[in-house]
Amino acid sequence: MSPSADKDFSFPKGFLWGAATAAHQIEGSPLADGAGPSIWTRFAHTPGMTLNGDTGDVACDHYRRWKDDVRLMRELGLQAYRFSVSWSRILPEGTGRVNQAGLDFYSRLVDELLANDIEPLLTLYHWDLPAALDDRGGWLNRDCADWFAEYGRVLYRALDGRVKKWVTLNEPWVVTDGGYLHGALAPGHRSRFEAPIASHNLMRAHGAAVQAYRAEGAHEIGLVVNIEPKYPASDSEADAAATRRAHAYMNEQYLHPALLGRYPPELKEIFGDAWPDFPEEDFRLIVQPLDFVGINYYTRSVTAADASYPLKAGAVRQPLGTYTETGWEVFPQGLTDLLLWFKRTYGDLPVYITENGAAFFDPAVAEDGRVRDPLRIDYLRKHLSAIHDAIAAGVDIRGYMAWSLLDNLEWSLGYSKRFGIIHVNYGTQERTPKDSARWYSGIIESHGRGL
Ligand code: LGS
Repeated sequence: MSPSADKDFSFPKGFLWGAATAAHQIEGSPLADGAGPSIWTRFAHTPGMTLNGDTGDVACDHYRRWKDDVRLMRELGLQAYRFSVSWSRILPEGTGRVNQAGLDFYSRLVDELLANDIEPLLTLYHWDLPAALDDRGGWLNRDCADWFAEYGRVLYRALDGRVKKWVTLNEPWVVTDGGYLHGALAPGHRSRFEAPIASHNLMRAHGAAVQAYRAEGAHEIGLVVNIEPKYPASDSEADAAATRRAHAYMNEQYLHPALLGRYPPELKEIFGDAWPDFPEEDFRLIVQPLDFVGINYYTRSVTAADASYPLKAGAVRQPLGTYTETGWEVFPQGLTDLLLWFKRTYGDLPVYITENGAAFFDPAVAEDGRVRDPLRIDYLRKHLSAIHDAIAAGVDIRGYMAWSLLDNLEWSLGYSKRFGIIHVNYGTQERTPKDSARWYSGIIESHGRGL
């Protein structure tokens, strides 16, 4: 039975339907037109850091094919497009000299989106720090708050008004957990001592960029976090405590300081002597009024106590669960639970679902030109239904961005995982909308009633 059988799907007026990407994952040509290298260009070119040595040198060649990609968006009827700007295209050294050619690329993209009635949602930072700033300590250097505000200011001055929805950071949790604690993502550090400092500085940078926006911009700015509900694997005390730690670490570590001006107490327990006492005045910078929060949702975790470092909590695989190609459980109810938790904890802030989607093994493009991806359709449908449940329960959700518009470079996993609703042939760069894209197009046209 389809989830729509007993529901009347009406989404709020003005609910925005779109899709998302990020610069390093789609653009290619990372050093074109005067751009400086980012930590991802450097990391991917370091032997052994990415699957098959895959780099973003070509990716989806969006840097040259952007016009065709906007046309595809238009054909699908997308109302919004979330993308990120590559900081080192704009400021090749991270601060100081502005590279006009880099700015022009995004300016043209924004104009093309607007000419096609597609609302741009611009993310300032989706993980590709200028390498020149990493050489100065990257997110471990407290000056990063000033660097980030300076970069933001350049873009606000150039694009605010044409861009009305701004995002400071994408997923600070992943930046820190992957980049500074476990080392699977750029810049590849593994340090329990660095992680809390990088996190805290990311949040200071977020605060400084929002402050700068209030001085320069006249529209909306928010923060995007990846959060996932944590459910205890058993009713033991140990699992309950592990679940509490995992929840604080992933779900509250960034939202608490940004919205409440403090960290959850569990972080000190988790990091022990590596958790610094941060100066009180930092929180006044971090806690800025936001116009919205963006939530990226992919999966849940069933949590049990274990010996892992430093959380002492791990995810337990569900024998009867359904898993995607990245090994993440499909659990739409978790999105409803999470949205209700968000409202209970942080109040009535507008929310966008800024990413949601799945990598599945897609068949090749068939002779009839179709890519049959029923599992992705099922995934998207169930999650949209879960969002609808949260809206019906009073959560102020303003839009949905499918991850991703295109198959693209999945960071350290290279080109091995395909999240796109549009198939990309990496040999020819040919784009083919998958069945899920056509389905999503119909959902947009009916404003969700087709669910
Ligand atoms: O491509 C990234 C997508 C794919 O899955 C995107 O750039 C990121 O913003 C985002 O992190 N993305 C993503 N996240 C899923 C994280 C699920 C982690 C589950 C781990 C369970 C073991």
